[in-house]
Amino acid sequence: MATRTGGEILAAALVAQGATHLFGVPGESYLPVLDALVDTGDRLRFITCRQEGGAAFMAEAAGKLTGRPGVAIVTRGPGATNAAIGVHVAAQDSTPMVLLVGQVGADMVDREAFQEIDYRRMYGAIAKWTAQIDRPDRVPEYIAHAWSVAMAGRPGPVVLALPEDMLSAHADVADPARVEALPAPADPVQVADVLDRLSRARAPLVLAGGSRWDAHACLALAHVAERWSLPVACAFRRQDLFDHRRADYAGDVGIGINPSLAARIRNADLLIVIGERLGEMTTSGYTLLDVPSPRQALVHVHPGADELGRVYQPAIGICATPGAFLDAINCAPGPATAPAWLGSAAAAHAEYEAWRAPRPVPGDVDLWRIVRWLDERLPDDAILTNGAGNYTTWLHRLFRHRRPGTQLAPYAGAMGYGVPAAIAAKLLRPDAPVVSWNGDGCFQMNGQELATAAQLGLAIVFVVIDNGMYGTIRMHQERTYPERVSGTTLVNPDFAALARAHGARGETVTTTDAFAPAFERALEHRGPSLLHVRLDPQALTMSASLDALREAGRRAQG
Ligand SMILES: Cc1ncc(C[n+]2csc(CCOP(=O)(O)OP(=O)(O)O)c2C)c(N)n1
Ligand SMILES: [Mg+2]
Repeated sequence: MATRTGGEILAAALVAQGATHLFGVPGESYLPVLDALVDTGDRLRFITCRQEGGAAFMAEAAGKLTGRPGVAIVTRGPGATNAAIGVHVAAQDSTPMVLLVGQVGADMVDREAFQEIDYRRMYGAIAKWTAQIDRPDRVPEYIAHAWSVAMAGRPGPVVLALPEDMLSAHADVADPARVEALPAPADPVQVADVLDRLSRARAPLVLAGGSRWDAHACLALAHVAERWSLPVACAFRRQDLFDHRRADYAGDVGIGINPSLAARIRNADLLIVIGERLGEMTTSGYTLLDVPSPRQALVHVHPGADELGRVYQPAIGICATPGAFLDAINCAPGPATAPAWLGSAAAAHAEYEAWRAPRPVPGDVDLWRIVRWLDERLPDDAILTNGAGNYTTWLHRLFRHRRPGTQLAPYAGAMGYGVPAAIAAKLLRPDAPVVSWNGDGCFQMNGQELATAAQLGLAIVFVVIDNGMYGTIRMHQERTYPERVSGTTLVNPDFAALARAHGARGETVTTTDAFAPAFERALEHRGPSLLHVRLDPQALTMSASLDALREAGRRAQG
């Protein structure tokens, strides 16, 4: 076999793992990798980003969408530090991801050479595993190991440092075999225990979340719900696991949860939590379930052993993937007689629909009507992306996801996710309509990637909900420090003109009725388009105007 450079060995190892895109900003620290990519062609495409935060978010979104690590590649110190946000999201969101980082050569390591960082220390607290590959002949081993760690148990990010001299050195070594996620089957004795508890329950509820779901596991969940007449809720920003149009869908368990659903969870006698790690946002700040011993009997199914009993002590903790557990339940006989809770799924769904009912809002743009229109208009495979901010609440509450892989949203609550995630989605799912839903603050965190979308000619519809502020923080401000506005006002560019300057289509929407025709024009456009939606600052939350919040804040402060 002919010898290859470390860069060539790396590119071939990535192809062997099924990676199709490398999201990055080039750096002189990894020229041999860039050189190797000249020969990989369409098998492994380098997506030239404008900032490493965008590249890392794209890799995270690719991992979320496919269940296999999305890959970002960035240069030393400055690139590595810019990329940290994506690694943090991958960690909190349990997403498989691999970040490749340039590193100074062995000839000058530990001198604090130009842009040198010890990545093991820097990423030690947020990555699942951080390592440095010092020899080209060990690249295949490290790549296989990285894929294995990123996907096994609770998935997460792996960071691999690539010393410059290693990348240009030669070796004669074979490519690694494709690594699959380690299966985690459900213990049959525990499954029998769950079925026994279920047969004796009065008010059970299923909560689905986390990662390691696939289309089959989602089908199996629907089947379990059907056979056992169970209400099913989805965790914060994991809404695409269950078809919202089904008569047994109970709603999402996130920020601003439907009070009826919160009550239903509090009053449940058996909670079957599948895949979800029960983070702060899904538990209403650890109040829906008591820490450490919930009043509800908790069946906690999670593929990561460390997550079981970490916050909540379960009645039954099952270390299994969602699909393995659900298949095991489906292999057993269903209920012998009509369950005691019959009708509770339909009641929960009625409460969910009531929670979606439109309400009057201040101003000329009504996001209730706009999102409900989008919900009717978009096909089942449409992918929606968003970052963090009050503007996301309309989407999460009113849009009905129907299929897995249609929601890309940060469980970690990072702003700036919606633009890069949409780019990854469109590259990986070119036939699906992709709608990137952004606030004015959120959009400006990674809006530079609009240039990336334009360069690639990606037909994405970017929506910017412009209320002239970091609205979420202003909301908290008015509640706690009424009338003392500090640091939350935004004077924004003309976003439609900004889009046009990028060669994208740009339109401004100032009324509810103007949204639908503008959106149709955007959908028809063959490249990227942007809708700049001007929202009345009074429409600060779904339920209360800015003035009403301020007034409530004043009363609360006495
Ligand atoms: C990277 C990052 N920085 C800061 C925050 C804190 N934060 C949460 S929401 C928010 C405001 C979002 O503003 P915008 O996108 O305009 O949405 P709005 O709330 O106005 O609808 C901020 C600053 C965050 N979540 N992520
Ligand atoms: Mg805003």
